Amino acid sequence: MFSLCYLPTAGRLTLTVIKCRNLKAMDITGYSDPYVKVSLLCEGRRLKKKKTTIKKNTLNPTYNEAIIFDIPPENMDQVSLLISVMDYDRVGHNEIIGVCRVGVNAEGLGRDHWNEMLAYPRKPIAHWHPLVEAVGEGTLAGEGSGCEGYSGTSSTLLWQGRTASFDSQGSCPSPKPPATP
Ligand SMILES: [Ca+2]
Repeated sequence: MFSLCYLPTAGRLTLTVIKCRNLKAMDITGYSDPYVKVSLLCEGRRLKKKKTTIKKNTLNPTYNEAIIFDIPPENMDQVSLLISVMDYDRVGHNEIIGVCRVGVNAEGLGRDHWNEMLAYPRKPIAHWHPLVEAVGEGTLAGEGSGCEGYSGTSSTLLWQGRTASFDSQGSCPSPKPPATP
């Protein structure tokens, strides 16, 4: 679950990563070491990337960490945010647990949440989002490479069923089921 809040006068977008529920276990311990990476994309290119802290050995991390991007109002219809929940590994590559996307060009809830944020400036608006598996061998997760190939359309994301990792428990409204291709 995360909230979005936009201040048009300051051109400041605040995404607060609140928490995750029922994440996939990536480690042999039966747990993961999740952190959340947020990429600011502009027409398919990654402009900025920010991360939360790592929560060790949990499938239900709570963050309450704010991630801030400066985006002028006139650019708001060109950008989107890619939210990746990652498993930290001390040895080897960190793995993607799941992703979701918000922006005018996102699908379903990702677009609705974005539009709700724009409709209610200065108000933090929180929603649960289902995670989907990223397709394409980490093209979105690559450090400094691979973002060129990201077309910014839903074709690079595989929309899976509701078994993905966020659920709708808690006080926030249930997410709509993800669109199927
Ligand atoms: Ca790990």
